[in-house]
Amino acid sequence: MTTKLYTYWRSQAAFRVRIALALKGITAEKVTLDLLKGHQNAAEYRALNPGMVVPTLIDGDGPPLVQSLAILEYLDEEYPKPPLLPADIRARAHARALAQMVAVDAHPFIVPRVRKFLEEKIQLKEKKRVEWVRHWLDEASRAVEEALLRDPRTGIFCVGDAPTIADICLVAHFASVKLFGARDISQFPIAQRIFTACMALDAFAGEHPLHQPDAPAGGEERV
Ligand SMILES: N[C@@H](CCC(=O)N[C@@H](CS)C(=O)NCC(=O)O)C(=O)O
Repeated sequence: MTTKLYTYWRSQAAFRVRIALALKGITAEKVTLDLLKGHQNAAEYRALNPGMVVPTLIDGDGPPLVQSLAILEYLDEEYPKPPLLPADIRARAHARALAQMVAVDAHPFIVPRVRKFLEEKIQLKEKKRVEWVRHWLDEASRAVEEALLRDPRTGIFCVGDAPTIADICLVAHFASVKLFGARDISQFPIAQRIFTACMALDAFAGEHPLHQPDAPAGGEERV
């Protein structure tokens, strides 16, 4: 069975799916799209993903899978081991909530099509666009840190002592925080500790944006 992932090195959403595939031990062929060159808008790709965004996962003969959070849940249902959600139903809701704080509440503000709109239609200069991106990243970092601080279920990882979708989304978020030079992660000590615990695992570290075949040397890129 062929598994194929359409990805981009700096994409938070694609990073989430790369981590989940690695945790599940699934090898996927990577098809890289250059989002800054607009490859995602090509007609052939639009036929796979009407949102014209990465990731898209092709898993065997079924139709393309889109939306990273939906793909994470699909992978967890289709390949249950190891689980990406805790067993307890309230803890599952908590893991999903933490994941959504970064993936749903912040990430959409910083994607290339929004930055392009700010540049071309609102005429926001690069310095202001960087400020915009860092602001939304900081907001989510603060929210996640507070949630982790308050919750007795916070363990080695976000919810207990095994990685879940919350950790996947947290790591993808803080990788962006570092790449976009937002507030120093040490200001979010619990998130920083969990980020470090995750990055000690090959499934997380090996799929880091800077280790991707399409990452530019030095990881530098315009906003
Ligand atoms: N909610 C979507 C977000 C997908 C998304 O916006 N991906 C970005 C990269 S992280 C993208 O492909 N953007 C292309 C663009 O903005 O033109 C998901 O989680 O899959």
